[in-house]
Amino acid sequence: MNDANTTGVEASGVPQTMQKMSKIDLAPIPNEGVLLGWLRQMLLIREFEVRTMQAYQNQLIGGFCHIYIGQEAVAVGSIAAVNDDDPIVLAYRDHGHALARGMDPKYCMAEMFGRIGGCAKGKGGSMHMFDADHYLYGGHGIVSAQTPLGAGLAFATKYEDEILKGGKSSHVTLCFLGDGALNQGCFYEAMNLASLQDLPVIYVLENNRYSMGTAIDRGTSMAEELHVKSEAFGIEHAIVDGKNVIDMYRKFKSIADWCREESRPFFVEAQTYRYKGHSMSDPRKYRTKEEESREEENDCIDLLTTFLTEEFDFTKDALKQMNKQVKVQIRDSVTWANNSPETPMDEMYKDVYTDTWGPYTGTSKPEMLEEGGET
Ligand SMILES: Cc1ncc(C[n+]2csc(CCOP(=O)(O)OP(=O)(O)O)c2C)c(N)n1
Ligand SMILES: [Mg+2]
Repeated sequence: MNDANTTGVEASGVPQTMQKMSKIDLAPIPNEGVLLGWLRQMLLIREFEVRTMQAYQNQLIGGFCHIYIGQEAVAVGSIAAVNDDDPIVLAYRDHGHALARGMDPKYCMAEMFGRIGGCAKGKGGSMHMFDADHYLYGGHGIVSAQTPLGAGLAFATKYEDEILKGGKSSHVTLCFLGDGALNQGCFYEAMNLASLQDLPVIYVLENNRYSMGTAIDRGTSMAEELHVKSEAFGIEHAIVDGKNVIDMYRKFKSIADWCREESRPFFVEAQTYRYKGHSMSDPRKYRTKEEESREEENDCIDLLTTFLTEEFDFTKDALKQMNKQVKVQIRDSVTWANNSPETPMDEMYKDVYTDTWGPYTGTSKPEMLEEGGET
């Protein structure tokens, strides 16, 4: 784990007014109850993903489906460090973040099953977990498409807080992205705007070392110090251990508080690993079993369990009990999703942009279909 914190920005061209974060003070370790809550969340996400893989293999889920196992501590630790009404926007590997933000697993599961009970009425599927009540703005399938949206969300909260309410900007947006998204131009445009306009957005890079089957050092420059890339825009940056939920939270809380206070962007590189393939159809032939085993030895759930055992006498029985509850909850969510009706045909043209060139028609059918025309 690199404790280098942030390098600050000394480059010429950086506005004099730009705030710097001299040092990341680690937030205190929360009490046992909070830590147990995090453990439960990570177990919940993992079990959810295990059952998702089963359902996919049983053809109850179709389309693209990306599993988050191994990365749970990133979503849980970072989302715990911000307020419930701070916006979140995501890439397509999004089930874990949705659950960490508080979406009921049954709505998440039903979405993947393509059922009307899903969070997007079954029309989005695995890659599009949306939950406006929880300030969760999706789930986006185009690599890096969410990064300008992250800047936009931060602009929106800042505008609302400062201009419409006449107060101080008081929100911070979390925008998660994969290491593959670093090679998309729109991320650099987004960082430029975020810095220029003092937007309180944290770009959370989940460096799981692969984009599809391409290892990070084969496809991305500066693979060993990705976080430094934001310096070109005068944006502060840090590395965090994405497998250690406590470390994740302690640094993240400090960073989020600073961004909120100063109304500035930040770039965090969370170092992690995805245990499964890129998607359900990936046999992972591009890496060795030894590498996978080595990474799995340093597992985020084991790390927190060990900490709880050593510090708070957390017992094996207590862990077993927690696991049992989680399994029941996820089993029930699968049953619930299965019992939810398939999304009916007359829903297909509601809430979507149906005419490429025309206005958004809200919940009505496209005009040409209402007129009985065939296309
Ligand atoms: C603009 C664009 N190009 C290519 C793709 C195909 N694609 C889907 S996922 C992916 C890899 C992204 O990897 P990364 O950002 O590291 O995320 P991870 O899968 O590791 O979570 C690619 C190239 C896409 N969805 N969008
Ligand atoms: Mg990746």
